[in-house]
Amino acid sequence: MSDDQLTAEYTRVPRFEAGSTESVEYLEQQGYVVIADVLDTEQTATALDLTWQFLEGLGTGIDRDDPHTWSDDRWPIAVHGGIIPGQGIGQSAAQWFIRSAPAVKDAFASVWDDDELLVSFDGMALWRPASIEPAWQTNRGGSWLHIDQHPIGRPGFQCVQGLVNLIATSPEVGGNILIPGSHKLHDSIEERYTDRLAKIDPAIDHFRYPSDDPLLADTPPIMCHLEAGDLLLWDSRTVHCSSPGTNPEGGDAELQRAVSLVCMMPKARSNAEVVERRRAAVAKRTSTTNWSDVWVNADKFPNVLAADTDKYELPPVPELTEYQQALVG
Ligand SMILES: O=C(O)CCC(=O)C(=O)O
Repeated sequence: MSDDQLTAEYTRVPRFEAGSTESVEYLEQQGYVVIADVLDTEQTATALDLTWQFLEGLGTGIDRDDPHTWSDDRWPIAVHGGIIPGQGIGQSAAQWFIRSAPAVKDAFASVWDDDELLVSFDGMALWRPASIEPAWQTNRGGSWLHIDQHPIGRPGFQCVQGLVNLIATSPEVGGNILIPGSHKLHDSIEERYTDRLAKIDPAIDHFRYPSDDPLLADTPPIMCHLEAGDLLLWDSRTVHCSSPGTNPEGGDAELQRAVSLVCMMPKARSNAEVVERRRAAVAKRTSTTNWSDVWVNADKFPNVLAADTDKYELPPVPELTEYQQALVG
C-alpha cells in the first residue's frame, strides 16, 4: 500500500436527533456520531449562498457561475483536505449562520451536559471540481490520517469536533474518513510512539497517525454517508482525515464538497484572557482552530503566512446577535 492510500468503506450509519441521549452514548462508544438535519433544506441553501458570498467577496474575481474563475490564484489559501483556515472565513456570515443553528448547540450541549458553550471560529473544507482541473483534487487520506489532541499534553476526553455537511456525500466524491473506536487508543500512543511524540510540542494538538498501525488492522476506516444538513461529530482522539472518493475527477463542474467545521466547548474550560482575544477576533476577522479553551490564531498557520494574503479582502465585520455574542464569550 503506498503511503497515501487509505481504503475506507462507504457506510450508512445511524443518524441521531440533536441532543438525544442515544447520540451521546453512540459518540462515547464509537468515537463519532452523525446528527441528522441540523440545517433544513432552505437553511442549507442559505449556507451555500453565504459561502459563495464569502468567496466572491474576497475580491479576487471568483464567480460562482464560472468554475474557471476558481483557480488557485483567486481561491483562498487551502491546507490539507481543501480546508480553508483563514482570509476571515471564521468570522464570515456563512460560518456564523451555520454555527448559530440551534440544533448545532443542542448537539454539543448534550455531549457536555452544559449549555454555556463557546464556539470555535473555524474554517470550511470546500472542494472544487477536479473534472475542471485535476490539481484541485485534495490529499488522499493516508497522507494525513491524524488526531487533533496531543497524547501527552491533553490526556483523556477533552474535545468533540464537528462538521456541518452542506452537500450530500457520495462514494465517488469522498469526504471525511474516520476509524471507529480509535479514540480508545489515545492513552497508549505515548508508549507506542515515544520517538515521534518527542518531536511534537505538547501544546500542538495535531499528531499524524501511521495508517499501518497494527492496532488499526481490525477496525477498517469508514466514510459515513451524510445528507445535506447533517452534523458529523467526532472525539478529537478519534483517528480521522478526509479523502477523495472513487471517482474524484468525474463530478459535475460545481462545488463537490462543502463542510463547515464547528466545535463547541464549555465556557468554564476557557479563561478571561482567551475570551478577551476571542472578542477582539470578531472585529479583526480572525479565525481559529477547533479549540476555544486556548487561543490559536489560524491566520498564523505557516501555509497561510507563507502566501500572498494582501490580495484578499476580508469579509465585513459580523453584526452578532445576543445568542452569537454568548458563543464568543
Ligand atoms: O474535512 C474533513 O472531513 C476532515 C477535517 C479534519 O480533519 C479536521 O478538522 O481536523
